[in-house]
Amino acid sequence: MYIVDDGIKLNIKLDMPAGNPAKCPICIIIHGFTGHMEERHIVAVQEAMNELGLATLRIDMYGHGSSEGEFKNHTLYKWLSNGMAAIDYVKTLDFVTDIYLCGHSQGGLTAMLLAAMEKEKIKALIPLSPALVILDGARKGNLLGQPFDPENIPDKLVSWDGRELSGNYIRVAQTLHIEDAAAKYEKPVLIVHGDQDEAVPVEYSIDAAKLYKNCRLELIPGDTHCYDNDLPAVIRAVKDFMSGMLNK
Ligand code: FER
Repeated sequence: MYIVDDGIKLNIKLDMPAGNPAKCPICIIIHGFTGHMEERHIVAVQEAMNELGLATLRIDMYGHGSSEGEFKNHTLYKWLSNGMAAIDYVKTLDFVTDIYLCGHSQGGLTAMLLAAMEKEKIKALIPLSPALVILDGARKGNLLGQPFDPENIPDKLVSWDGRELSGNYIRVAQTLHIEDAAAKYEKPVLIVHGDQDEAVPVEYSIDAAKLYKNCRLELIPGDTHCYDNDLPAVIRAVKDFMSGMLNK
């Protein structure tokens, strides 16, 4: 299945909870930089949500997974546009009651920005190891472990896997501010972050949690960026938070 955002086909997957209820909430789940919807930690969140009685919509973002668009041309603006398209799509589904938004890393950052833009539609926000280091690194001149002059943005960066990334990625990231987004979104937020994250230092989430009016922060001791050591603890935190939301 796919949706189209500005002429670009985006691969989506809708998973229903057991029993195919006539009405239920849905959670949109967004993967990270170089990621896709079938990653182990993305599927684990999907399954947890389905077990709780929510439908899920996983989406491969621009330039990622089985979606169209070139990796090198992806930016957070394109991902925000994709996110808005996903929200517009779930609004057309008759069974949907409430909409929740979850994302990992760059997808978590996208979810934070998107929740502010669509605050009236998003019941709660669940950023997992959100990659706030991207905004900071774009301004300070260090992304993907590569230093650059933030006032003279290079034409390209080289990603971890050797693929090129346009300098426009940096230009876009320099315009985005998590402080504005966090101030705007007053509904419940759960941030989960491993305290041994090698890609996004946990301090970013500790600081971000303080910016939200209604935020719970779950730090996972000894865990990495993609939860190699304790994915079950991440899922427990997500399920506990979501159970609280559903019982309200
Ligand atoms: C970076 C650190 C982390 C970066 C991207 C990320 C583009 C994103 C990680 C992810 O989404 O998993 O310097 O630069």
